Amino acid sequence: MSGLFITFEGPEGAGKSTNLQHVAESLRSAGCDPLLTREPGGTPIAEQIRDLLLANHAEQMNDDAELLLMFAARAQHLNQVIRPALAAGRVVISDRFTDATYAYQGGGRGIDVRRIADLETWVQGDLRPDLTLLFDVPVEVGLARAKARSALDRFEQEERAFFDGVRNTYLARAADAPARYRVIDGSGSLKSVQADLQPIIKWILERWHA
Ligand code: T5A
Repeated sequence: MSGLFITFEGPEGAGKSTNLQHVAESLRSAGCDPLLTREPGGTPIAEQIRDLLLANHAEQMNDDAELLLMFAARAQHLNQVIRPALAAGRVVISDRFTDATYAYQGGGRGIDVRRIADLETWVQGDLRPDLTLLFDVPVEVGLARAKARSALDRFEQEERAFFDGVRNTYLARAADAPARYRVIDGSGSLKSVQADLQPIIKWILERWHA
């Protein structure tokens, strides 16, 4: 693999999607054309799985079914989109990836982390992101933003303890592997968050040129 694989992570309303567009525009203006994608989703089949995962259903979704659907979508996405783009030397930026599974299905739902790790190895082999930007915001700030933006999806309607588990898991994973993560305070103004992103954009461009 000769490309660069970058993931954007964070709890609800942390500003991932907004800042992903900012990073992509900065890269484009420097002549780099990143492939932008997202999870769950990123291919027609994986987007159908996303619809199933995010929709509110009369029937409660089983936690294992949710976990397996996340990895089913990921298998499709990896093989159709991410691996070919990396093999072609592209910078690939994904709005969420497997860290979200550890945070939401592990930290939020309480699924044993070893099950998630087994599925990660099965589906990804040794492929891991080169860099993960973790946008961190207090739970109440992120949820207020999500509520102000649109109707709440199935995840956004969870209890407070679920979101605390998500945020704490993200922060713990970043603390355990500081070389891969950059933790960004997403609670300030967009201007201040984007100022914090400048050295990261420079880092990406240096590796892209190398
Ligand atoms: N999921 C996903 C799992 O459970 N397991 C998995 O393995 C995966 C991959 C879908 C859901 O799936 C779950 C997690 C999610 O619940 P998603 O589509 O990424 O994932 O959905 P959300 O996380 O819900 O995306 P959000 O749009 O809510 O969060 P973002 O992308 O962090 O926030 P963003 O950029 O859209 O911003 C939200 C609002 O806040 C404003 C924006 O303008 C926008 O209106 N905003 C700010 N306002 C003030 N100051 C700032 N600094 C701001 N930054 C953004």
